[in-house]
Order: sequence, then C-alpha cells, then structure tokens
Amino acid sequence: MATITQTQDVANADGQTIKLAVAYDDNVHSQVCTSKYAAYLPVYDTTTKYPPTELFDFDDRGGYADPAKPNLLQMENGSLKVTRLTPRVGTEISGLQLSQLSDAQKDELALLIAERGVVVFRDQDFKGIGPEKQKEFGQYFGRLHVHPVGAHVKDHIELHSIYVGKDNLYRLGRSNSKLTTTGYHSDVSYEHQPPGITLLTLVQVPETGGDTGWTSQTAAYDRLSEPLKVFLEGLRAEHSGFPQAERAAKDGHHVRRDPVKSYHPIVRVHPVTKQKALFVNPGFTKRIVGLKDEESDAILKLLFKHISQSQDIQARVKWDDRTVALWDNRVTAHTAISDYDVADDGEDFRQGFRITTLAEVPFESEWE
Ligand SMILES: O=C(O)CCC(=O)C(=O)O
Ligand SMILES: [Fe+2]
Repeated sequence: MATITQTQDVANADGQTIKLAVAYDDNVHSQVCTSKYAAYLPVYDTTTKYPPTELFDFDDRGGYADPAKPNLLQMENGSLKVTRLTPRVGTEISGLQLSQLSDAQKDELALLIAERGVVVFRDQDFKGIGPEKQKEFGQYFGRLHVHPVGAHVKDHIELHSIYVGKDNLYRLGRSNSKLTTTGYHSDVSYEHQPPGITLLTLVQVPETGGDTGWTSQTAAYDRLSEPLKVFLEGLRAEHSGFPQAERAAKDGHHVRRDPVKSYHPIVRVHPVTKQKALFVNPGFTKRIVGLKDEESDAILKLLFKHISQSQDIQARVKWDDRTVALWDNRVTAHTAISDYDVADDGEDFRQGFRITTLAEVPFESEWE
C-alpha cells in the first residue's frame, strides 16, 4: 500500500548528501497540482538519524494573554466573525489573517485554543507564506516536533506532510481491515513532553469528505462520575511510540528517532486554564500502570468508547484549501475522517501539512 516511487541522492541544508525517498508520482501531479504546492508533497529523508528529544523548559504563551482577548477579538474589526462550533468544543474565526497576527494576538490565540480545544481559521493566506514563515509562526508557541517516522516536506522536516492520493494510499493505513477509519488520538502523546498546539492546513481537498473530528477531553473528564474521577486521579497510563515505529520499519520506512514510552497522568491539568482533562487516547495509550491487565483493558475500553462516541462533546470541521485549524493536544483528541475515495473524480486528493509544538511534561493532577 505504501508508494515510494523513487529514491534520490540530494544535498541537505548542511550540504551533506542524503537519500530522499519521494512518496508521490510526478506524473499524477503534473496536470493537477500547481508547482507551489507540489513542494509540499511527501518525501522521506532516509538517511538522517535524530537523537532522543531533550527535556526543555516550556513557557505557555497563553499565560501572557489578557483573558478578555481585546487584541485578537477586536470589536472594531468589522470583518471579524467568531462562531462557536459546538457549546463544548471548537471556535471558527474569519476576518483575521494568522500570518499578520501580532505577538499579543498570538498569546490570546494560544489561550483561546486552550479554552476551546480547537480554533479554525477560514480564508487564510497561510499556505502561501512559505515554509520558513510557517515554521516561525509555529515556533512562537513552542519547540517544533520532528516526527519520528512520518513523511515530511522536502528540506523542512518539521513540516509533517499529510497526503492521500492515487499515488500514495499510505495514510489510509490498514483501514480495509477495520470497520471504521476514525482513530481518535492526541498527537504523539508518547513523547515525554507531548504536544501542546498542533497546526494543520490543507492545500488540496476532496470536493466532499476528509473532515477532521475533535473531542473535548475536558468535557470527557467532566462527564465522568465522581467515584470514577477519584479513581483515575493520581493514576498514570503508558503511552507508547513503539507500535508506530515498528509498523513504519516493517513498511520499509526510516525510523529517524528511536521510539519512546511515557507514563503520563490520566487526569492532566492545563497549565494556563487549570482545567482538568482526560489524557488517554486509543491511538497511543496502552495500559494503566498498577492495574491488572483485565482491569486496565476494561477501563481503557470504557474511556476510549466515551472519547470516540460522545458526539455531544465533539466538533467536526469541513476543510477547504484556505482553512487552518489549530488545536491543543492537552485538552482534545482528534481523528482524520477518511470517507473519500481516491478512485472517484473530485475526491482524488487530500494534501496538507502539520506543524506540531511540544509543551510541558504533563502535570500531576492536583487533589482539592
Ligand atoms: O488529516 C487529518 O484530518 C488529521 C491528521 C492527523 O491527525 C495528524 O496528522 O495528526
Ligand atoms: Fe493527529
């Protein structure tokens, strides 16, 4: 199912020769893709190894924001439109360009993302500002994550390439053997300092299909009964990067950083909003530390079902090629919804890129 069409020897930014696997077919793109966004198609540097991520001090920009957000949500901006997608999660904004935000506005945005889980910006020029400015924007919110195995944009390994087309079905994975393509996760939650804000933008979208769904992990926590909240507080769960790395190696991909496991608190406290969130996800959470196997399996199954099936704490966003979504992985889980068919005209491509910022070592939840 993987589609690595060719491997080339190329020079990297330091002038060293690396082997680059090109995970798309030029012939498929020559007619349909403007050359500008062809530069964002998926490749794999199959040479460069990355050391383990180092711990670092994280300073959440949301902590610098005026909670009233007078700079971001300026009433005098007549074209500004702010809509809550659902009561518990998601806000949509139009009339503001991410590429033009001041630092004060970015701080307020970080806080808004933490409060609302995901903020979706419409009619953006972000995809056109180029990789350097895109990375600079992401870096404002935290250190950029380099994915341990994923495809990336040529010369910009921090830009995680999202692509499904006739010439590359890899992201659809093993979905044919599953009843559903949905898979809720918090991005790379196995990292010791897992992500805060992720930014995703698409540059090519199917006419219909390929939405993304988010679930509020603060609402998911709130909904639990008091006895279950008390039981989960203070417990930790194992999040593992091993299955992802093993699958990548089996599929012939380069593992650029060795996999890690982390034992994160199941109830996590956001450092700025102080809200408690359920921090387990079906994508990467493997077991609850200290419980017997059957106990851990049963409780994780209950929590995963709650996260995945509670539509009343979820939001779903339809993309176009000028939309950018930013979410806080500490308080949400999300899923791609791969309901389109690349064999059908109009549904044949979905392309974009993700910028992921690392945040704090998750705080132990506090007893009241
Ligand atoms: O493609 C999407 O809608 C989401 C992809 C995703 O979950 C990710 O890259 O982290
Ligand atoms: Fe994700």
